[in-house]
Amino acid sequence: GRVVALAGGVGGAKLAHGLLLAGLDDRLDVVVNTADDFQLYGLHISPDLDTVMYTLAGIANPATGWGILGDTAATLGMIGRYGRSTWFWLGDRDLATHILRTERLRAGTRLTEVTAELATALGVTARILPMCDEPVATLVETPAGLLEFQDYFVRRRQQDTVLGIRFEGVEHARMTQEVERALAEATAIILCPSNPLVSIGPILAVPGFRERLRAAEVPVVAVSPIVGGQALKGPADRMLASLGHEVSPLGVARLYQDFLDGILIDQLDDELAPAIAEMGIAVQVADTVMRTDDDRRRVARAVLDLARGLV
Ligand code: GDP
Ligand code: FO1
Ligand code: CA
Repeated sequence: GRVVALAGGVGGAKLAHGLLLAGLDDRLDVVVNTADDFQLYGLHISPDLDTVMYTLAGIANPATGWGILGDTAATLGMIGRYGRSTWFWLGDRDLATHILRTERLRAGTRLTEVTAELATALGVTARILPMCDEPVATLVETPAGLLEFQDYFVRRRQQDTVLGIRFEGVEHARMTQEVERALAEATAIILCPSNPLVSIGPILAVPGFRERLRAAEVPVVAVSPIVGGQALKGPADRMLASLGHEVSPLGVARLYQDFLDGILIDQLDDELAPAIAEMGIAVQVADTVMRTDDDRRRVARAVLDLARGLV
């Protein structure tokens, strides 16, 4: 049957790729966070959509997880010569994506359709579905004030303490017919090991989405992005802590408690399994760190097995 995966950028893309390698091929729908999207130099940039797209197309930069392998920055260098700030690294090849996306959006095409056109051209067999077609913007409340997400994440290097998170515009967002259909056809729904607050959080905040997961008649399972009390990359651990959540798979399970049927946690956290099971959530333990393609396939198989066992 078909599978829906919910994903942010780098962590989400790794598991989505594993699901493809595990044989899902054209039976995978990846619902992706778009609350990181922003405008730069007049272009519409969708970092998480592009990270998933490049990863599934096999052209992602393995060193960063985002951007295109072997990309160059001649354009950015010239933008710098014009005296403009270049804090967001945009490769020459990556810019082609933003140029064409922006052109198609300006012509009135929905982000869902534009994404399908780009991904199909790159040979991606899975369907990459933006969480919605309306603009939503994550804003981060910090001691330095309210920051736009990429300003917090890239320009200021996640150094500000996160006191709150808002998803501006999400009240006007609607689940797309493509996402509705994917959820209706799914035999399992998988939450990738993405940041629960700023990658999965915006998807769940789209009106109706969380309720839809609660009402799902198929298993809803997650892979914990927190391993041994830490995020493998990025600010998820510090963000959880400053917002009063436990920095562990137990803390992650609590955030998803109202709809979650099962969770795959890392072997480093096996002592937390009983506490999570007590919440009525099935727990499976594995090495969840994905360094190689084999790791991605192995973790994908483990979470698929967990879901199958819950039918
Ligand atoms: P972003 O949008 O690029 O920040 O990426 P995501 O939100 O999709 O993923 C970020 C999260 O992925 C971080 O909290 C990491 O801890 C987690 N992560 C990254 N790689 C792995 C991995 O190999 N295994 C697990 N379990 N988590 C991972
Ligand atoms: N992340 C960075 O840390 N620095 C960058 O300069 C940067 C550029 C960039 C360009 C295109 C793209 O699709 C992603 C890019 N990212 C960059 C990653 C991305 O913006 C963030 O990792 C996520 O949005 C955080 O969730
Ligand atoms: Ca992101």
